Amino acid sequence: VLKQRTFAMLKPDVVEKMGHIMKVIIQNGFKITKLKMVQMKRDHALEFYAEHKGKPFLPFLVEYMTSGPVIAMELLADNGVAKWRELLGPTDSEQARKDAPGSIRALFGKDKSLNAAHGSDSCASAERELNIFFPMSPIAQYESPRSTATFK
Ligand code: YYY
Ligand code: MG
Repeated sequence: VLKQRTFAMLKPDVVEKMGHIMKVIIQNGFKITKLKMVQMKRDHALEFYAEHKGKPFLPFLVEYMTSGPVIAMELLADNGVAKWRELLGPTDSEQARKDAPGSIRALFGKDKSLNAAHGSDSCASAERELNIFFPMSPIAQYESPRSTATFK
């Protein structure tokens, strides 16, 4: 099985429980390979949720996601994309408590809107979403050591 990276995000109302939730993530075999806390602006949220353009819940979703800081993470695990969706549980936290009682959304979410966390739904989504939150920093593009002359 291949190691896969995926994108995870703790939504604003569970940021205060980040320690507890990250412990669950790590105990389930994921490595947290990138992490940052950011507050999204309206434009970021609209770009991130572009696939939901026109849906009735989008305005509320954008308002919610910009209401406070979020924790963005890159997670790495065998079959990571599907494995994270599995640990996350169904979109609706109330349904998650019935169908997937140990899942993050069952344990930490409230309903179908305030559902604790996000997970990419495919490898292509993971790449797109990771690139939004973790664009490659220019320094990572250097492959050979710079000459010592640079530092004189
Ligand atoms: O991928 P996932 O997060 O499980 O669900 P999506 O169908 O992609 O919806 C994204 C996001 O939108 C969901 O996590 C909560 C919110 N939402 C909502 O507020 N009301 C709905 N009826 C459906 C989704
Ligand atoms: Mg989705």
